[in-house]
Amino acid sequence: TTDYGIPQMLKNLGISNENNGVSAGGAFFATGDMLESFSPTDGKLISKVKTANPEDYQTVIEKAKSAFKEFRMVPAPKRGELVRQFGLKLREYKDDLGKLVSYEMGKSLQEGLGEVQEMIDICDFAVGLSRQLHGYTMHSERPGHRMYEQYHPLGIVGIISAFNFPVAVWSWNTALSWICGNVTIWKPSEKTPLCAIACQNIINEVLNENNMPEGISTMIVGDHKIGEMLVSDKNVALISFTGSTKVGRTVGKNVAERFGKSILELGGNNAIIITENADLDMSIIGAVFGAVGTAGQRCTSTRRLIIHTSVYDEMKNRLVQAYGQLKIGNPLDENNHVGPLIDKDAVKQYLDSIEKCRQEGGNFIVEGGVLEGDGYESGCYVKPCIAEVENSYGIVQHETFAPILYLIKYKTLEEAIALQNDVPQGLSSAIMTQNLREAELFLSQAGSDCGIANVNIGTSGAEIGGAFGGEKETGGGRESGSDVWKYYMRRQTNTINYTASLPLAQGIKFDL
Ligand code: UN1
Repeated sequence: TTDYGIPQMLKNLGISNENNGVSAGGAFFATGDMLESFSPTDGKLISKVKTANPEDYQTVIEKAKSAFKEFRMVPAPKRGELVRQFGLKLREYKDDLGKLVSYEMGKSLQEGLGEVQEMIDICDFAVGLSRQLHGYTMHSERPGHRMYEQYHPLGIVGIISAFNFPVAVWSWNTALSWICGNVTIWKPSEKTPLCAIACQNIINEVLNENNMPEGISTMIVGDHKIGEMLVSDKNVALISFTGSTKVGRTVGKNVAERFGKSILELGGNNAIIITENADLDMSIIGAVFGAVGTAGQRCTSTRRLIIHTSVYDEMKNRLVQAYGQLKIGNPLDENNHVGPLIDKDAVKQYLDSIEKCRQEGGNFIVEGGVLEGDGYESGCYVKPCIAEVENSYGIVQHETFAPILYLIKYKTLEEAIALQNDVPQGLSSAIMTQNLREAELFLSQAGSDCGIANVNIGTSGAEIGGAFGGEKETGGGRESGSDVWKYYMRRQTNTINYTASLPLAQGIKFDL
C-alpha cells in the first residue's frame, strides 16, 4: 500500500492536525465548534478544523468593509496584477492542491488537477479583463452634452460554495471580484474545509507579498448559521451561491428581501439527445464520462440519455459493455475511473433513488449497489448504474447527486427536445448528431431551454471562457467567462453638460 504522498501534500499546503477555520488576511482564528474532515476515499480522519462563531463573523465583516474602502481605489489593472500572481502560485501548487481536492472530495486525481486548471484559467482570463471593464458611450439628445456609462465595484461579495467543486467555483468568483474591485467572504462547504484552508493559505501569500490590506479575501468555515448571517447581511452586496435548489430558493428570497444581488447556481438534470445520425463512438465517451465522472456529483453530470429508437438497442448494449469495464476505487490511483460519493448520506440518497426508480417502474440494465471489502472501507463507493425509465417519473424529474443514468426512447427530434426540456431544471444539455438540421433545431429558440447547449460534446466540463449557469430551477445565475463580470459591478449612467445653459430632456420648457 502507498500513502499517495498525502502527509507531504498536507504539509506543503499548510494543513496541520488542528486548523482554525477563519481567516481575514493574516493569522487564522476561530472560536466555534470543532469540525472533523474525513476522506471518502479511505474513511480516515484527515484533520480537524475549528469553525466560526457569530462573533468571528463580525470580525470578518469589519475587516472586509475596511479593506473594500482601500481596494476600490486600486486601479483595476493593478488588481489584475494580484490575480496574475495568484495564477502563478496556483501553477506552483497545482499538484498538491489537485491531490487534496481528490483526497478530501473523492474525485479522480485527473479531475482534481483539472479543477485547479480551471482556477489557473480563470486567473488568466481575469487578468486580461482587468483592462477591459468597459461601458458604452451614447450621444445625448441635448446640444453640448455627453453621455456615458461606467462600472464601479459593488463592495463585499459573499461566496457560498459546494463540496463538489471545492476550489474552482470559489476561484471564478474571487478572480472576477478582485479585478472588479470587490472584496470577498468565502463560506466553503463544511464537507471540504481543508481545500478552503489550502486556498486561503495560497491567497494570503499573495496578499502579504503585496502588502495588501487584510480582508480583501476572507474565509469563514461554519455551519448554516454563518451562511444565513452572510445572506441576510446588508453589508454584503452580492451573494454567489452554489448548492441545492432547496437551499437556493431560501437564499434567493432572503437576498431579494433586502434588495441585494444574487447569483444562483442550483441543480441540474442534464440530458444528451442521441439521434439516429450520432457518431456512437463519441456518444459513448460523452455519455459515460458525463454520467460517472466525479461519481455523478457535478451539477453538469449527465443524468438522462434521450435516444432515438433506431440506435437505442445498440447504445444500450454498448453502455452495458462500457460500464462493465469501469474501475471503481481509490481516486488517487490513476487506474480507477470512478471514486467514492462524498459521504454516507449521499450513499443513502443514491440507494433511496434506486429504490424509488424501481417502484415507479424503472428497469435496471446495469445494477447499482454499495461496494464492500478491500479498498472500500469508507462505505462511500457505489456502482454506477443505468435504468430504462419514463421521463415523467418523479425520480427522473429530481436531481440525485450520484452515478445513476436514465435511458429514455424517442421517435422524432421535436419529441426528444420536449422530453429534454420537460424537467424543472435547466443547466446543461447536449445533442449528438452529424446532421446540421438536427443540431441547429436543438440550438434554436425552439430547442434546448438550458443555459448550456452543446453539439457533439457531453453535458459536463464547460470551459471557463463561457458564461456558466442555467435557467428555471437552476436559478438563472451566470459565473466565470463572457461578460459575467458585469454581475460583480454596479452600473452608472453619467450625463455631462458642458454648455452655459440647462436645457431639459424630452424638450420640456421650465422658465423661471
Ligand atoms: C459544478 O458542478 O458545480 O462544467 C461546476 C463542468 C465544470 C464545472 C462544474 N467546469 O462540469
